[in-house]
Amino acid sequence: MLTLYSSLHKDHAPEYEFYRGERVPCFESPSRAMIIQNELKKSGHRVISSTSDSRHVLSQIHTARYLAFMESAWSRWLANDSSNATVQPFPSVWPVRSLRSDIEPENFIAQLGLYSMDNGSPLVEGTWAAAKAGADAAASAADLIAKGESSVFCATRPPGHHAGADFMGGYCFLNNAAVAAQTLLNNHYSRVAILDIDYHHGNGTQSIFYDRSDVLFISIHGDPQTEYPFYLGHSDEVGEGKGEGFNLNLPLSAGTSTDKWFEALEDACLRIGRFQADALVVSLGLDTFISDPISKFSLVGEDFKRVGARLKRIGLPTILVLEGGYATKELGVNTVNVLDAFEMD
Ligand code: OKP
Ligand code: ZN
Repeated sequence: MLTLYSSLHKDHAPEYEFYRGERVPCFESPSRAMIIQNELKKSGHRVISSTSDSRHVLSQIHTARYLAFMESAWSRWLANDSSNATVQPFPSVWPVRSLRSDIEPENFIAQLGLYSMDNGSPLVEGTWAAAKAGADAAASAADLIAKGESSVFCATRPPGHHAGADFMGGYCFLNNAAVAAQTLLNNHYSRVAILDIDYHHGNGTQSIFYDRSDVLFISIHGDPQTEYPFYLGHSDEVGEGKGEGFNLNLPLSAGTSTDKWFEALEDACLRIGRFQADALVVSLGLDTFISDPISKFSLVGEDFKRVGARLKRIGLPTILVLEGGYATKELGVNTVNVLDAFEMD
């Protein structure tokens, strides 16, 4: 499958994140994309660089003040104190209910809290360039589809589906799946389905399209009662206003069997058929894998071939965007299993 890749992702390499109150090495690491890259080349996939700039479409997906913050965050952090060069900033305060989010405070850490849903999205000097390269790939994928390509994979990181219009979260900064879908719409596709099969609910993507009927968002994920992102992803979230009926959440309890997972995938595919989508964006998380260190579904290597084959059978021009998947050693094979099965006749 035609794959988009940029080596800029390597400079998004934070040293640590917080896990159970401890500092641990980041689960979301550069080796993820490198391993996928190796495996893609081994099995003969064509890897190219982005052809489009996402600047315009980013302004349709994210707010101006969030983009301005993201782009200048590192230089502002350094301007505070030059010894910050080796320090990862984390938010420590958030404008929850009854606090104001309309005024952007001058304090950098307060701004970081305003634009974050958690303290789990470490930001370093190379974060903006890596995230922007991911968005460029998503926009390029859509432009290539509009020019007649049938399927394109974005082998990019950091992931995007937790990032909302004006916030980062869950290792995500810019919402690549939303960028891909919006770029398809900009290219005169009229109905785009986004299918999110990452273990974690794609809260950012859902929120961006919640009141719209031109994008159908479907997510299969660990039940937010016990799984990240906790505060969104329930089955009663069906969309609002014009978007009512165009959001479908299929939460499954942690530990749900692979048979049940594929039943949910079937429901999702049937809904996409009824929507009469003219293109599909897949938020391809591989953290449904049995040995993923932060997730609790049980798919094995062969199951990812079945995923690819089922996605192919939907029969739409398709963009696949990499989201999660933290069993790094197996991530390359699992990803390529999806892509190879997708391309098989
Ligand atoms: C991102 B994606 C470590 C616990 C997990 C959030 C998980 C983000 C998953 N602090 N933090 O959907 O794969
Ligand atoms: Zn995930």
